[in-house]
Amino acid sequence: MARIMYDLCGEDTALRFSPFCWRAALAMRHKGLTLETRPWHFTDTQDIAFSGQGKVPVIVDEDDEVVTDSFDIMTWLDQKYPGPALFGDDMARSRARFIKHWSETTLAPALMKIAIVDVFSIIDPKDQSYFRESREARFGMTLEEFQDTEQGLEMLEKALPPLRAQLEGSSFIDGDHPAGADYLVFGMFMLAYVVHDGALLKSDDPVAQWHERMLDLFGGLARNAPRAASR
Ligand SMILES: N[C@@H](CCC(=O)N[C@@H](CS)C(=O)NCC(=O)O)C(=O)O
Repeated sequence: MARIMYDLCGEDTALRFSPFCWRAALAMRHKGLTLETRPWHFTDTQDIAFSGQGKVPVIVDEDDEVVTDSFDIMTWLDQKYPGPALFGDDMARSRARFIKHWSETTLAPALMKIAIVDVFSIIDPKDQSYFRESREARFGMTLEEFQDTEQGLEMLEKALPPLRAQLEGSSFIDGDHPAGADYLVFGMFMLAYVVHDGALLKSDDPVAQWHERMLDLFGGLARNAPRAASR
């Protein structure tokens, strides 16, 4: 059986904008593994009920093993598959967990501020009331009140100094070659890349140059992702 990943999609099922699914997809390629994706909508909860939880990515491996959560998937890949490490030893994995938390608590909120209405506008109409209600309950305001691109860009600018400093010293967060930490962070940027029409970074920024390198990996896997803005 093929290796499958349930992957969040828009009304146009070619639009894949989940940061967590991007992390897993890139990590799979890093290991040299092939992956078939199954487009998944927020309200397709029954389709992944077998995984015992309600979020994607969900991986069903060739031997039917089921794995969820992007960080756990990367850890599992290192344990199950040889080839280039994503995290390396336990100490390196523990440090990568810090980067996961940093990206989810600092980068993700900025990107949400920039692009939440863009997300709403590309998801399937059958998902829209669930998405609006769940996110508005979380934010305590409407999506339209929450989205503030200018403020999001300011939040992003405040978040970026440690990443920029790291990339001033090496081509990738993980050094000369990309690995787990790069995918953890870059996955976040893929949400904006797919749904948002507008530059986030100046071209002379080391972060922008790293972003370009990441887009080019694995034959331009991320660069070639269908984008809402280009439609
Ligand atoms: N900790 C999980 C988070 C996964 C997650 O939040 N996935 C989102 C898509 S980006 C999801 O499935 N959300 C379902 C929902 O909001 O109902 C991971 O790292 O994979």
